[in-house]
Parts: sequence; C-alpha cells; structure tokens
Amino acid sequence: AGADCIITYYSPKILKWFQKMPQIFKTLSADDEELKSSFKKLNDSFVEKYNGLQPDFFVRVPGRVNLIGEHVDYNGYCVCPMAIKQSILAAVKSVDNSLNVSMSNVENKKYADYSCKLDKIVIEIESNKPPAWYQYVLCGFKGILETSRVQPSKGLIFHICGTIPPASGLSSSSALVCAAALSLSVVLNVDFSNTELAEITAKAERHIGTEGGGMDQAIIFNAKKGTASKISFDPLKLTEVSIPQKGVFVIAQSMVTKNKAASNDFNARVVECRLASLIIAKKLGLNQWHEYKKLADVQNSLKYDLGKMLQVVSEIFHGNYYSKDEVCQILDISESRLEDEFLTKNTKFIEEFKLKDRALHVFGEALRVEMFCKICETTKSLPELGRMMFESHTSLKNYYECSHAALDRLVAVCSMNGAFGARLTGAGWGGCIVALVAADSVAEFVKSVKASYAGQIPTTVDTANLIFVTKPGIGASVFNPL
Ligand code: ADP
Ligand code: NG1
Ligand code: MG
Repeated sequence: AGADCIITYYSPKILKWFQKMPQIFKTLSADDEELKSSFKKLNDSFVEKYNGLQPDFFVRVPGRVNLIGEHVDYNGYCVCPMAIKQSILAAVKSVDNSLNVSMSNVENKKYADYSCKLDKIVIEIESNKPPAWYQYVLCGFKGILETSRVQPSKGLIFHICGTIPPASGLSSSSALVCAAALSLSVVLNVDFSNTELAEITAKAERHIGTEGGGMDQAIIFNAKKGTASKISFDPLKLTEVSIPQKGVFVIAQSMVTKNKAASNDFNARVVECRLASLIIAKKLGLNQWHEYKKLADVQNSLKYDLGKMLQVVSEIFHGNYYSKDEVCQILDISESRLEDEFLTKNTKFIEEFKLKDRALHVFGEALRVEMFCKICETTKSLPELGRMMFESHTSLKNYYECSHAALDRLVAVCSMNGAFGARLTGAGWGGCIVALVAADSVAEFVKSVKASYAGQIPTTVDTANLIFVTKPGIGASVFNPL
C-alpha cells in the first residue's frame, strides 16, 4: 500500500504502455486526498473545456528544491536536490486520426491556449523575452519525437494546472517540459527508462535557450519519497541522501521572479565557466584543450583534487573582467571561432567575462556538496550542514553574483530566527531560499519569518506557498482516469 504501489486497474488506452513502463504508474492512496481533489478539479475543468470529453490519464510532475550544489551541474559536478509537493498536473487525452495538439491551462488568462501539429513543431525563441508557456511544452514533445524517431500517428489534448511558484528556482519550467514529454510517451506508446527520460528532457529543455546541466530533469524522474538524492553526471547516477531526522527544510519565496530564458544572465555564467575550463586546460598543457567545456572534465584529466583546483584558479586567473580580446589571445583563436564554438546565441555579444570568481565558486561548491552528503551519512550534525548552506549562499552572492537583495534579506532573517543554515536555491537572481531548521521549533520559525513579510505581499502571490516546510517527495508519475 501507499502512494508508491502499482495500480491493479488500468484503462485499455494505456494498457500497452503500462505493461512496458510499470515503474512510473502510481495509484492514489488514502493519504492522497489533496491530490485526488486536485485531479478531480482538473478533470472537471477538462470536461467543461472540451465539451464533455474525458481525459485518458493524468500525469503529476513535481518541482524540486536543491539543498546544495548550485550552478555546478553544467560543470559536471554533483548536486543534492529533492522533489517537492508542489507540482504540475496534466489531464491528457489522445486524439486519433489527427496530429493536432491542443495545449490549455486552467489559468487561461495568464497562459493562453495554443495548438499546433505534432509533426510541425517550431520553437522560436526571441532573445531577451520570456518564452510563452507552451514553448516549454513543445520542448518536451520535441524531445520525445527527436529521440524515439517515431512518426506521430495521433494527436493529443494536454490540459494542465500547476502549484510550483513560477520563475522562482523550484524548477517549474522543467516540471512542465517533463510533464509534456511523459504525456506524449504514453500517447505514442514509446517506452524509456527514467534515466533516459531525464536525459531526453534535459537536452530538450535547451531548445528554450538556456544551457542547463540536467539536475532538474534527473530528480524529477528519479526522486524517491522520503529521501534527497546526490546526483552525479556523465554518467547520470542517483544515490540516496537521508536528511537527519532532527532537521527540516523550509522554503521561502523572495517574491522576485526571474525567468531564466528572458535574459542572458544564466547562459553568461555557463559560458564564463566554459571559458575558464578552456583556459585552465590550455595553460596547463592538456592536449585537445578545446574539448574541455566543463570544469569537472579539466579536473578529471589533471587528476587533481578540488583543493588543488582552487589553488590553480588562484594562480592562473586575475580577478578582473577578461575582455573578448584577452580570451582570444590566451586561447590563440579568432573572435569568430570564440563566438561560433564556445559562446551561445545570446552570449555572443558579451564583451567581458569574469572567470576567476566563477571558477572559485564552482570548485568550492563542488567541495561543499561532498561535505554536505558526507555529514548526512556520518555525524548528521545540523550546525555543520547549515554552515555549508550559508557558505554556499555567500559564494553565490559574491563569486557567482546571482543573488538578489531580497534573497540576501531572507537568508539574514532566517539566520536571525535560528536557522542552522539558509541559501538561495535554483539559479537565483530572485526566486526562493531554502533553510535548514530544527524540527522541534519549525512552527515558531515559520511564524517569525512570515511576520517579516508584513505589508510586502503583492496580491498576485499565493500566500499558501510563501513559506512552507518541505519533505522529500516522489518523482513524476502517471495515473489512471478518475
Ligand atoms: P523555474 O525556476 O521555475 O524553473 P524558469 O524561468 O526556468 O523558472 O521557468 C518559468 C516559466 O515556466 C514561466 O515563466 C512559465 O512560462 C512556465 N511555467 C511555470 N509554471 C507554469 C504553469 N503552471 N503554467 C504554465 N507555465 C508555467
Ligand atoms: P532553475 O532555477 O530551476 O531554472 C537552473 C537549471 C539547473 C541548474 C540550476 C542552478 C535548467 C532547466 N535548470 O534551474 O540545471 O543549473 O539553474 O543550479 O536549466
Ligand atoms: Mg527552470
């Protein structure tokens, strides 16, 4: 019994798929009343919108909170996230004899309906503008079509609702991409393992323009209830990390949103790290230096430990901005090669790059992830875990420059109210913080931090999600119709 068990009833439409991928099917258990009621509402909304048609199945895809290890996944280093309760829910119906896909959202004033043909998906992203919501959905569909090479034989209706605070570092974007990918896999009856789905969707979300590392999609498809995960990349692997019982994690929103695809801030950090990798590889005489696009790849070839990498960075980089010219001189390449081979569409026009501080953050953060996971396994010391989190925040603020005054304020408020540690979570520049708090005083903590928002909450913010305790939840799942 429990939310993790496999259903015994399945609708004929998804029977074949169920037989191929039983691991992702879930049944609603008695303690899932809240989820059941959310599906019921989504079902009613679907039936009303689509003139009495019923969905064939439902999908639930959670958001995630990263406990530590920020901006290191795309550098090849480990991260430590867990899935959260807030999620994207989709009600899905396959449509025979048509390649049409209808995308709709319960919040249709904010997220307007869209439809197109599955065999003609175009994702055109304008630089410095937030993508439309359905473009994330199209990324998910495109990922499945590109990888499975299945010619779509039918279309679908994809009707969703969501409770993940958008553009706030809890991975609402990836939840949406993954919900779309999973739904289309069921409709087209293609089977992938959870690891394959994670890799397909990580690649697919890059069509939105940001070059993320794959943490979000990896935890979304592989999260287990009750445990955080240490994720390593190349190859993708998850190991359970049990959170000490005396501690709980609290998430608080800064109320500043940041859509990562609407500016080049995220990709600027990706390419700064890439340039730092290339320069270390070149300066330390690695053959084929141009292949070293991730800091972890350089470290692996040099066979140095992380402490030694921090020393190397301090020795070979100056702390100022590097101009494009200076980078080209060091690498002995032309500006056009720099742009074509190592920069992205939206970072080609950046004239200067900070390299030393970015690399110091990445190697330092990679060390903190190792220590954090080790403490969870051994001493389980909450003050030590908290210290890693505060240090992570300071490094993100000073070296990585991806914090925000509202996040710094929240971290300070958490500290003043007795949190063992707190840090921004997700990409930053706004969004949420995560704090580690003693389980026996969490109610008091939440009350005090909530009080610090007095008079500042815009009407657009859902106050239920402003500050909340979070427990490690289950990954993406498919459910039968009600
Ligand atoms: P996050 O940190 O939440 O992943 P991103 O900037 O990567 O932030 O993505 C946020 C975008 O995801 C939103 O601007 C919106 O387009 C889309 N999104 C998130 N939640 C929903 C939702 N419930 N319905 C439609 N689109 C959503
Ligand atoms: P958010 O903030 O959820 O969009 C992004 C990246 C992650 C990771 C973190 C920073 C995507 C899809 N997600 O997450 O891969 O790099 O920032 O640690 O690009
Ligand atoms: Mg995102």
